[in-house]
Amino acid sequence: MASIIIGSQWGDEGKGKLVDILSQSFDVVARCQGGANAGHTIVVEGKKIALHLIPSGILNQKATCILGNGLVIHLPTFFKEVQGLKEKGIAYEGRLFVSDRAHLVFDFHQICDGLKETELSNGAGGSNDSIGTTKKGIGPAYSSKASRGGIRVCDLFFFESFKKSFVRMVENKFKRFGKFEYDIEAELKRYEEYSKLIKPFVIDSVYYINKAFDDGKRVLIEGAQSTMLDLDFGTYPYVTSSASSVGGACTGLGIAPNKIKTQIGVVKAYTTRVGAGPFPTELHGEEAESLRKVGGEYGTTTGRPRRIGWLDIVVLRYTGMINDFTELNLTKLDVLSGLDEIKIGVNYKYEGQILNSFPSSLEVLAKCEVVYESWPGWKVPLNTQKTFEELPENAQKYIRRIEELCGRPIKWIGVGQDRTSMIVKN
Ligand code: 2SA
Ligand code: GDP
Ligand code: MG
Repeated sequence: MASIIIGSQWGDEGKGKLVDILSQSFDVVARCQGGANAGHTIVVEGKKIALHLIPSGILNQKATCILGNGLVIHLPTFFKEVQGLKEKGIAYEGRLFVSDRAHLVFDFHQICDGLKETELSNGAGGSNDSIGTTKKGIGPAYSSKASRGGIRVCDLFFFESFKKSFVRMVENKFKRFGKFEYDIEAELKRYEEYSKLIKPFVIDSVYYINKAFDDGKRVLIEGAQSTMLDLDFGTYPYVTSSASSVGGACTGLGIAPNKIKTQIGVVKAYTTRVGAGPFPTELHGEEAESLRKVGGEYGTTTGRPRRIGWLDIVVLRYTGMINDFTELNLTKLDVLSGLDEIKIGVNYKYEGQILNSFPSSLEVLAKCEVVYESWPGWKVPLNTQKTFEELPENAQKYIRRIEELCGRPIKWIGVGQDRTSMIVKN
């Protein structure tokens, strides 16, 4: 059987921390989409570990970690992360694998990501239409895949045809963006070396995972980015280029939907977003700045300040519906301590009518008015409480109200960065 952990907002809800905690009771931890745009921070005994490509289950020595076929992998980043594991004394040999079907992200994809963003920033009429990508080459690599010009990990082992495809890809990019600085020969030399270095990590992950199911093993699927950044369901075009909701697990790992028994939604107690795009409950000024500071809301990959807003139930109902969350992990509740008032966006009103779901059109969304509820805050810091009952009464009320509004149970409550700061609610 499999369980999946998915972001319910615009990312950085704290998925990595939950994956790290739950991985103790799983045999395999697998990523199914995205690439090094992800940033998952885990804190163990005050020490921070940031992962971008490698699954957050790597700290659990018993788990095998897999980068599935749905990923786009930048090999230099992969090896840098592996080096980081080595330096921290985390054993990975024989338990970290890469799918032979995963696609590769090259430096030129990253260059093109930046060039496209610059192009968009000079939009018609002087507008800035850039997406605010992480510039990790994710969009261009998935474009190569969808247009059938991509290169997969398995292609590295047939280097003559790899070379041909690689040169064709770069020349296509030159046609599209004009000639940019790029040393094809030097890059090919590097990849000849990578093809040897990556060999021990490469497996047929589709067979491996399905065999693990047959052997009665438990698989934890680690979502990256989030449902509101999903290519189909997010605030398009302000999204990432992969399927970051539950469906992405089936295509990104080659597993059947009936294997997934629990869908865990990770919900930050407020909302953040990094990059451009609509954000109906966004806060500005002092209120946003203060939460950003207390919550340490800066991109794990790029260091960009994250935008901040109140919890948005319209978003949570929508992402809950798409993923059919069986349970929720409310995170960063501690960050809200000290506030006099906490707001919850409960509905969107468009032309005087309450909408029944999150709208598809950004034009409609821009004209929506958010209907808020207001809840009293609590003053006590949340770092010592170990049970739901020990939490201040107003924090308990806030949690219960979220459960009621979403119609889904909250099973875990995050009250601090550390791995141990997680309340399990009965
Ligand atoms: P991309 O690079 O093509 O995937 O960017 C497209 C949009 O997706 C957003 N995106 C993210 N949003 C939140 N967190 C992400 N990971 C990093 C983190 C982000 C960082 O953990 O903090 O460090 O800035 C992530 N990855 C992609 C991105 O902001 C664009 O809106
Ligand atoms: P992910 O992309 O969903 O894995 O989330 P990130 O790791 O990018 O961002 C979440 C940040 O919040 C990280 O710095 C975590 O260490 C931190 N975090 C996670 N849960 C909690 C929590 O309950 N309280 C606090 N204060 N920080 C948390
Ligand atoms: Mg993150």
